[in-house]
Amino acid sequence: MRILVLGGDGYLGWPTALHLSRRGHDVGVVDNFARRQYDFEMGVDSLVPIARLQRRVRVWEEVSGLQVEPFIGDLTDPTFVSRVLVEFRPEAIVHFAEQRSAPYSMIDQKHAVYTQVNNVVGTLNLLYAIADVDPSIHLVKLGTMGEYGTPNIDIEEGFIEITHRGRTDVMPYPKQPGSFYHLSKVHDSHNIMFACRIWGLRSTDLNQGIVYGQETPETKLHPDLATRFDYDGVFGTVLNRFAVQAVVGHPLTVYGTGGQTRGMLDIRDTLACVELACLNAPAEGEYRVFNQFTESFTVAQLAQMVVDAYPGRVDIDYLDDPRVEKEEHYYRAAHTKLLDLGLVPHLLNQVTISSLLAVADRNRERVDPAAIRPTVHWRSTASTLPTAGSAPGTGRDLASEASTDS
Ligand code: NAD
Ligand code: USQ
Repeated sequence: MRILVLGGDGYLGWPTALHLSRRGHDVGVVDNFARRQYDFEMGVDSLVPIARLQRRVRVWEEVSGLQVEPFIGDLTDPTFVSRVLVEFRPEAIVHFAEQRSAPYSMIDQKHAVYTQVNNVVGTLNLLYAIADVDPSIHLVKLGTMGEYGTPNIDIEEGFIEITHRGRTDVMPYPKQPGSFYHLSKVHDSHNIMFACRIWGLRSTDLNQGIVYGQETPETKLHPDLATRFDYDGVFGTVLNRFAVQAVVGHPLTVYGTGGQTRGMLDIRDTLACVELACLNAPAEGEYRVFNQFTESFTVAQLAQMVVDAYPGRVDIDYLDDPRVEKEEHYYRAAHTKLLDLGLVPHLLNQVTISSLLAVADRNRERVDPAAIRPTVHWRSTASTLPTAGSAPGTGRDLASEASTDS
């Protein structure tokens, strides 16, 4: 298939592009390097060094003999989005290209507005471009399990049958997201479902859980094919953070009691799920939702698994929860649709955690201990970060630099 990967320079987008390329698909990647700019803004860096996109693409061609076509630009620019669709002519578009950190979206008003404009406007531009250029393109959109929140009933895959006053209907599952970032995904879901209804587009909304891991069969082929790995208090996700904390002797930062339960998956399963979605397109006009995770754990369980896997001593620090979220709650979420399509999950075990610890250990000299503790507090409308004054995108314009970079 011809598949365009939006956000193809990011943590998940880059390894997905390589996986799809190696599986024989014609792949293009789109990115505006916003993620690299957040690093400049926050004064942090990926734990694992990452090459520039242009270098990554060249190395992939040298190593595999396969080409991945880069397009540098911003999804909030509608002209750019339409041009890429016309030039590349994708059959499927995998859309990872959003600001994806809940804490980043909760820093202050500027970052909340930036997150929602970037994510909602980017996706809306994409929907219009698909409708205008080729409505048969399958949009595979990365959503999040966090759209549902933590209700006291079972979570279904996107829709729930409700009987109310004697009448029954199948409705979108109620959404109770926990940050302005997670809310942007809910807004996207509504816009996508509506576009499918009015223009007959086809889309799969992948409500993904928290991803862990850094290595995939393709990224391991050369150091310059590595994908990023975030461990800081704003962009690092929980298990990746705990692995780094264990290795540098920092107590594991469990927020609150650690009873928060979340769906999780191995990075290799993200790639498999995305390909399964692409290969099994929905019908014209169909909007469907897959819950993309393989297992669920409490945060305290994850911390204990890291303690058990690490050969040295690891302490756990129960911090006051900087977020507003339930610390103890019921959690049972359906996740059968990707399994039905053939997903064979990589489950979390001591081997997986040990390989995560090994990645952290190899790069331990690059860890900035000052970046580890949480700095963004949900109850505050303006968290005091050293750099929170500078608006996103007002730092170096990496996308322009890249387009003039021969
Ligand atoms: P990431 O930040 O590493 O990658 C996103 C990429 O999109 C970045 O390279 C960024 O520069 C690019 N981007 C952002 N806005 C853009 C725009 N307007 N135009 C062009 N490019 C833009 O994030 P990730 O961890 O790879 O996540 C990818 C997607 O998966 C996100 O949509 C995220 O919400 C979703 N997701 C991630 C996780 C996780 O654990 N990482 C879990 C569930 C869902
Ligand atoms: N947590 C800790 N200690 C930490 C970091 C996090 O206890 O050091 C807790 C958080 O309070 C939360 C849980 O761990 O209860 C998950 O936090 P996270 O930062 O790992 O994940 P989250 O903010 O939910 O966001 C991540 C991705 C996001 C994606 C989401 C999937 O950044 O893009 O949408 O996971 S989900 O959680 O299913 O919504």
